[in-house]
Amino acid sequence: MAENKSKILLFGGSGYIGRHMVRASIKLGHPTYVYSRPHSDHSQVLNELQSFGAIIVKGQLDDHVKLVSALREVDVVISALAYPQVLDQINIIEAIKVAGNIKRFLPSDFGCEEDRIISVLPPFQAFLDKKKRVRRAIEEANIPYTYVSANCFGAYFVNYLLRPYEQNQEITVYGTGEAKAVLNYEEDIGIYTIKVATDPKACNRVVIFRPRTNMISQLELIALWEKKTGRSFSKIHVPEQELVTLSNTLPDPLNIPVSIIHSVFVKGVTTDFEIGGDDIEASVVYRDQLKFTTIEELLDIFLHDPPPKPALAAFE
Ligand code: NAP
Ligand code: EMF
Repeated sequence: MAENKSKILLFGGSGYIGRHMVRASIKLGHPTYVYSRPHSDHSQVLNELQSFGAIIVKGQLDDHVKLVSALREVDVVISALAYPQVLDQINIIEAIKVAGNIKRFLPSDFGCEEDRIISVLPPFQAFLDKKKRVRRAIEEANIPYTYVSANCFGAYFVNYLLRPYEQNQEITVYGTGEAKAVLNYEEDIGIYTIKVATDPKACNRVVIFRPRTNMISQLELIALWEKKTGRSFSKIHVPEQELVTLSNTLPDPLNIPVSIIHSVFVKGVTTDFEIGGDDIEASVVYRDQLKFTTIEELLDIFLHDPPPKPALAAFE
């Protein structure tokens, strides 16, 4: 069976979202390779992924020879590198050009759709512009691609917004709390990413993960959490202007998360544009094969079988 399955190489496969992609790739029967730094601080995760069947390839992101030889073993490349490493992906693109055999490349996007959203605060725009530079370099090199817009990582943002591990009676609400955002469970992001990476329909397309069941406002999310926990929370509103001021005054990179919060939860940038043209919405295209965990189901997971508390340290 595995002979006709694409071989997949992941960068950032030991990371927060990358590990879900590695597990999904193995689960779907793909020979799965993880390119990881020689002195990675994720050795425990890497050992676990290896025990599931992943092949760990040790190398630096600037080792061109190592990159080319790793790429020559595989068909599909997925990068889930973190934000500080976004421009290091240019090294991967250079190596893909030389290797000449790669059938698909997915760069590290996995958030807001950077080519579709408009008017975000400058620190977030600069963040998105870096990711856009990588997309343009891929197109320039004629590398077949899929760009995945996964929107908000569900468990990550449930933690951030509801702070379920704290005994707090207060929840912070950004702006009025009425704008809708898309929250997708990390395990699903892993499975759908592998699905689109190997689907001819998704070649040279933007794929957006925006299931109808996963669009929710902060006020609706809090109400649902109150219903499920039987608790009641007081809401502390942070006005929009305070977020704008913070985004102008906090040092880089601390000005980024506050700008993302503003765009996603005050302006509603993950839900406020139509998905049209050549773009694909994953829950529609794969509705006969796969299903996204709904936000109700995600909150049930937090109640009954909570995922380990993640380190919310993306910009520290
Ligand atoms: P992460 O866990 O912080 O890091 C991913 C991997 O990068 C690490 O496991 C590490 O792998 C590798 N890496 C390579 N060079 C590194 C270096 N010099 N320092 C540290 N790590 C290095 O990444 P992530 O948070 O999952 O982010 C992946 C993507 O998702 C990014 O594009 C990010 O913007 C996006 N994101 C989206 C959301 C959302 O809600 N939509 C939330 C968070 C992140 P090795 O140790 O194996 O080398
Ligand atoms: O830390 C984050 O937000 C703090 C609240 C950033 C890492 C999250 C993120 C989200 C995105 O879209 C929802 C990064 C990139 C994104 O496009």
